Amino acid sequence: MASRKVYSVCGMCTVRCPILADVTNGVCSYLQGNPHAAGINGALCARGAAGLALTNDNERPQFPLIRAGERGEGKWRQVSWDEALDYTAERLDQVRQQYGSHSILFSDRGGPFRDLHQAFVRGLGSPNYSNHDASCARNVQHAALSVFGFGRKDVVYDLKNSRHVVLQTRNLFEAINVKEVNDLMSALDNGCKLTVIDIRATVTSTKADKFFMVRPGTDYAFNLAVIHVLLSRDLYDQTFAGLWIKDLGRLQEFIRPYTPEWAERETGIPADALVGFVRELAASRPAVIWHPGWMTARYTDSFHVCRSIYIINALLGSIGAKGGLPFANKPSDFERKGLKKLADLFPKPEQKRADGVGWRYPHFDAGPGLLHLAFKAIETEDPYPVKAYIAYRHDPLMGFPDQDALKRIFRKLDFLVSVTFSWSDSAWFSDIVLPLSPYLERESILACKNGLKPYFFLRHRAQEPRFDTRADWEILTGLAKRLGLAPLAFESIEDIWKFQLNGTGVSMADFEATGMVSLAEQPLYRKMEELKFKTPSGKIELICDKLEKQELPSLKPYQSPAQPPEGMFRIAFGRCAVHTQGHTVNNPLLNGQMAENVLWLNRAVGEKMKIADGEQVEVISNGHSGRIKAMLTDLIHPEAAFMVHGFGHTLPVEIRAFGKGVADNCLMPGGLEIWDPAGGALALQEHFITVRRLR
Ligand SMILES: Nc1nc2c(c(=O)[nH]1)N[C@H]1C(S)=C(S)[C@@H](COP(=O)(O)OP(=O)(O)OC[C@H]3O[C@@H](n4cnc5c(=O)[nH]c(N)nc54)[C@H](O)[C@@H]3O)O[C@H]1N2
Ligand SMILES: Nc1nc2c(c(=O)[nH]1)N[C@H]1C(S)=C(S)[C@@H](COP(=O)(O)OP(=O)(O)OC[C@H]3O[C@@H](n4cnc5c(=O)[nH]c(N)nc54)[C@H](O)[C@@H]3O)O[C@H]1N2
Ligand code: SF4
Ligand SMILES: [Mo]
Repeated sequence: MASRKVYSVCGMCTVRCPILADVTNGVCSYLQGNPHAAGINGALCARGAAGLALTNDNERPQFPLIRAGERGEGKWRQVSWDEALDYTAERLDQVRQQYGSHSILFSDRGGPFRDLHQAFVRGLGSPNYSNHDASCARNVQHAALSVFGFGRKDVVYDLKNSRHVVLQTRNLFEAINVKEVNDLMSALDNGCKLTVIDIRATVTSTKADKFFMVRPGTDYAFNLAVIHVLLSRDLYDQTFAGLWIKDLGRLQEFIRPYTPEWAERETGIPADALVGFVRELAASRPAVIWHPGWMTARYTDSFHVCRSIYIINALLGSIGAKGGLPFANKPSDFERKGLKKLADLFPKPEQKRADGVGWRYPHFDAGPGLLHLAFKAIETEDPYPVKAYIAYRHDPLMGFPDQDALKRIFRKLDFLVSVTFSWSDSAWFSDIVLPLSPYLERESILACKNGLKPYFFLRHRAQEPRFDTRADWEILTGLAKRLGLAPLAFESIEDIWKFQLNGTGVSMADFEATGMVSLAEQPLYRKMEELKFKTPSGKIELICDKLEKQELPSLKPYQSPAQPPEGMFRIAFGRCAVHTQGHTVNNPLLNGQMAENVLWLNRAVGEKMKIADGEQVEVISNGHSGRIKAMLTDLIHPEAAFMVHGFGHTLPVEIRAFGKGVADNCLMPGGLEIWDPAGGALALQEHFITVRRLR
């Protein structure tokens, strides 16, 4: 038997852990985490381990398909790749000729391989590159920009060396990033304290020293009271604040009414418990991390929750500190050159973005913009018509709220393309499906991971595709050739890698030993004196000019969230350890682990409604309804009804997932219109749902 080992990158979620695949007779036979990758220690999560099941699954798009019936009807014509790429190029070109290049919109899942996508969109001449983030972490990103002047990924979470970690709206042990899980586990072994603030008990909360079950949507009140205690009892880091924080006086004045006693009435957390917690936290500073959150597209004040978290970290002196949030290093911090950017092959398009970011909304990060506002532009043709949309490894019909409204919007498009390795609602509704090879069957462009010790890494093809699917670079260079984007018309992945490495002093041979090339010998904690916040003053700014200019308050007064009417609940959602978003529920192995979602309800409330544990109930929201098993528990706040996102699939091509559980995104009528003008992200938990017995 011929066997070999291939370094690659997991693609079961967006974390993209480095992996090592065993390949026997040309077929992947075993997967593990890359043993050379710090913090991975050879581990994979359950989803990563199910990668072989994805490759071996026949219920995924196997060849290019052109729509033959109505949109969403499921009638397809199987075509060759030549025909598929010719057709796609032709239709994109038609839109380009008729409405201009800017009428083409593209969205992806962000991440380290996006340079290729950005190059393609720039090559087309469109400013409308976007990603999923308005439905995920945009509030954190914009919060970081508003206080530091740089983005959320310019600091890292030094979990391993932390003395106290606070997780608020963050379920770190189930919403997994393998390195983060390992790092926090080893910190806990070393005596690090863990505090969890959630609306329900999670696996993470079971490992916590303190667990606060807050009333849904009142985290801002909790945090304002924390700031109150830090400032009024002089528990904050005064030296750090004196050197690095601007406008502390304004904060002191603003925070006065927000006492722990006041917060108790909002959050349900006893004032003395909050004070005790803040004292303990302050005792461990600066080696503390209050995680700013990840999936924060939840409330209309989530942006201010994230801001308050960054402010708390600053008051604890943890910004830049070992065991806190030290600064991410780039190759240039070690006098090394970063990868050459493919996007720089083309000039930056001059047109304004369709989503208004950068001009109508100058306070938002123009990088990927805000996709829900681009959808709005499709609907209204303001500022101009957007007529073609490429959803690239992205399923907006499941990842954005109110599927009916979004389908109405997509009907206005002349051309909708989906590039995907699994079936999705968006692919099913497209004019053409371009099937990507799953990650084990494709290589990707080189990527750089910034951090304490930055490194380059790559995804190799571990086995040849089982079906007529293609790698990203094959699809995009194929289109580039047809659309006249000559600089991007590379002939091979080796040519792309060579281009990227040009000037870096690194060669492909350097990846052979471990699949990665480290750019530093040791992790580097940069000294505060060397740091520059990218704000106008060079300090952490509590008052953000960009917000104030838009008449948006930097320090926003608290507003109490509405209480759900009798018989109704605030919708709440999140992840589970064995699925990724909506795209693994049909994976044979993972479906075997968890085939459907259940509805978490508070036991006392459920019993009052005469609902039995395990009973099927109906959930209803404005014309949409679904059937789901109730799970009664004391460990969820009475106002919330929680379900894991990603279930309730209705596509006949996914036999295992079909009809199982409920899709939370369908229970959010008008959800595309509910977003925060300061943070930019959608507010997906600003919806109440009715729960009814069936019997
Ligand atoms: N109602 C509601 N909405 C939500 C959420 C929620 O909890 N509730 N969660 C939000 C969050 S946090 C996010 S990040 C978004 C996610 O929204 P999406 O980004 O749409 O979610 P995925 O399921 O990850 O979609 C990825 C799609 O890309 C395809 N794909 C192609 N290639 C690859 C690959 O190499 N790797 C992977 N992983 N996929 C590939 C998959 O088959 C899948 O169809 O949804 C958001 N929307
Ligand atoms: N296994 C797995 N891991 C993943 C993913 C996946 O799909 N599966 N997706 C990845 C992605 S794209 C993301 S964005 C991250 C998300 O990572 P997280 O944001 O940590 O995950 P979630 O489960 O969305 O939400 C975390 C918690 O917020 C709680 N919550 C809901 N409402 C409130 C509230 O009002 N207040 C408080 N304090 N808590 C509340 C939920 O109960 C949940 O436990 O996970 C990543 N990792
Ligand atoms: S967290 Fe799990 S699924 Fe995500 S990349 Fe890592 S191993 Fe793969
Ligand atoms: Mo996300």
